[in-house]
Parts: sequence; C-alpha cells; structure tokens
Amino acid sequence: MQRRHLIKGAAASGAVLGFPTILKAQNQYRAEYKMSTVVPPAFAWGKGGEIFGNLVRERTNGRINIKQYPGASLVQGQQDREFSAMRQGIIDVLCGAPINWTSTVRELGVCTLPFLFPDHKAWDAVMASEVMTKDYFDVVRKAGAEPLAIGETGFRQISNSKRPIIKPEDLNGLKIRVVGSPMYGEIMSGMGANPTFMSWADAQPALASGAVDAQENPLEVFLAARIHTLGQKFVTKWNYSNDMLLFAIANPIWQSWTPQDQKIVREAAQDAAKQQVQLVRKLFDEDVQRVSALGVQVHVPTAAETNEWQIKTRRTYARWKAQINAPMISKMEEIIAKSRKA
Ligand code: X2X
Repeated sequence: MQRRHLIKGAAASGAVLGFPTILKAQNQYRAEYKMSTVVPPAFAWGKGGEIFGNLVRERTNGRINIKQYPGASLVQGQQDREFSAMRQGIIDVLCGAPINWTSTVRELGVCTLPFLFPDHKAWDAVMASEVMTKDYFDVVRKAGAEPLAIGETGFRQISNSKRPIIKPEDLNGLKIRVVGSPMYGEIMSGMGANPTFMSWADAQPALASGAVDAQENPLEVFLAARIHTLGQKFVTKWNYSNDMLLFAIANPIWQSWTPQDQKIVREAAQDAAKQQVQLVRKLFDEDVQRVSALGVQVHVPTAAETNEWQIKTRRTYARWKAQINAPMISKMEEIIAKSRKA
C-alpha cells in the first residue's frame, strides 16, 4: 500500500514539474548527428553543409552537434544510397542533390528534367513557390525526412576530352559518366552519347584513365575538383539541369528535438542555404573566365543552339515527366512560363 502511494506521488510531482518530458527529450539527444555530403567544404555544396553544422552548433550552444561526412563516406562513396541509408538510421542529416536519391524515391527528381529551367530567375520563382515548399516538401516528409531549406547544386555543364560540343551530333559516341539517375542516362543516350553510371568517387579515376571521355557537373565542381587536370579540354555551358541542394533531417531525429531546437535548426538551414546559393551564383558568374584561364575551351551556346538541345531532349523530357510526377511538373512549367514573361 505504502509503496504504491510513493510511486503515485513521484509520478504526480514529476508530471507537475514537467520532468518526464524534459528528461525524455534530453535523453534522446545524441552526442553527434551524422551529415552526409558528396563533396567536401572546398566545394560550394560541401561549404553549405559546413555552414549549416556550424550555425546549429553555435545557436544550440552545442546541444546539437552535426558532424559532416564528405565523400558520402557513410555509404562508402555510393551517393545513390544516401536516402535509403538515412531511412535506416545510418545518416541523420542530408545536405544533398535529390538527383542522387531518385532510385529510392523517383519523385525527388522533379527539378532535374533536361532544360527545364532557362535561367536563375525561373529557378528562383519555382523554388520559392508552394510547388516546392508544400507539394515537394510533402513528398520528402512522406519519404522519411523533414525538409528544412533549399540551396542550389548549380547548372550542370558538359565537358569532354575529345572535341568541342556545339551541336547534338557532337555527342555521338562519346562515353560519358553520369550520376546514377536513369533519366540522365536517357538524356545522354537520346543525344547519341554512350552513358555509364558511376559514383563521384569512381568518376575521377575513370576520367583520368580515359575509361570515359566526358562528364557533366556544375563548373564550380569542375574547378574545385580540378577536372581539367583529368584531360577534360572542352566545356559547353549549356545549363541543361539544375538540381536543388536539399537540407533535411531524418524524421525520428527531427521528432526527438524540442520545438525550440527544431526552430533553431530550421532557421540555421535557411541561413546556410542562402549563403550557399550566393556562393554558387558568384562562382557561376565567374566560371567561364576561370575555366578558360586554365586552357580549357569553353563554348556558351546561343539561344538557337540551346533550342536545338531542347528539341533533342523533348522526348526524354515527356517520358520522365509522366513517370516522375506530371501534375507537379506542370505546375513548375506554369511558374517558369510566367517568370519568362515578367
Ligand atoms: O556526382 C556528381 O556528379 C555530383 C557531385 O554532382 C552529384 O553528386 C550529383
């Protein structure tokens, strides 16, 4: 009788003082939260992750310690496994390009359709819209992570070791490394190239040895990774695809944090994303000059040439639009069309 009383009493006083909830929340905080980035902080993308981790650590007085693992090392460099590893609890924090996660959740690839975004103005209009902050974020939530902020991986450009690429025929027979997205593979084969799927870790030795002739990446990546030293002599700045850089937290981790900490983390991600986008844009403005200065021949397509690329990829675009999420992509197209007129 007495014992039962004591237990009851303890529970009651705990509830009044709010101990159980506080203790529960504190117990669930870990010493370290693991963040995966494909590239390190020497790249704008990896820098975005670093800024995010630092802001969170500062603003939570070290309560939340996000540690960055570049080179997608938590998944042994296999960046296409990041999202499933996040679901398995191997990765807690994502700061990455959803293109790498499309084999896990195809819908995450909506931003990467060929020649979808004509410029940054259109890209910004879409990213600020509810198609992204509501519809797309809902997809991310259902897939297992809390989306916090949108950065930019950057417009992807093609480089190769053989010849200038001016028109679609110039791609004929080129062996090109693409990330593990079947859509990127189809874009390239649709233009006559011969795509092979490879992680970023494998791409560099493959370029160096000549096992592949070509690759596609933002020029800030080309510069930071010194891809010109791997025999890549020709670049075409054709802006064919520009993925977001998504900052997100695995659902169970997100739920283990107090609402106050969730707010701090979300704002930190948004501030980091803002800085990261500024960095990418600055590099984008300088890249033709900087890549040319390395002795690389850079071609910037005319509007007519871009139109030709677009026509050449139209069929792949339509096929993937239908497979990924046609209603969401139609909404994006409307926003882009409006931004063109504005
Ligand atoms: O592997 C690539 O090409 C990279 C770094 O751009 C991505 O992870 C999409």
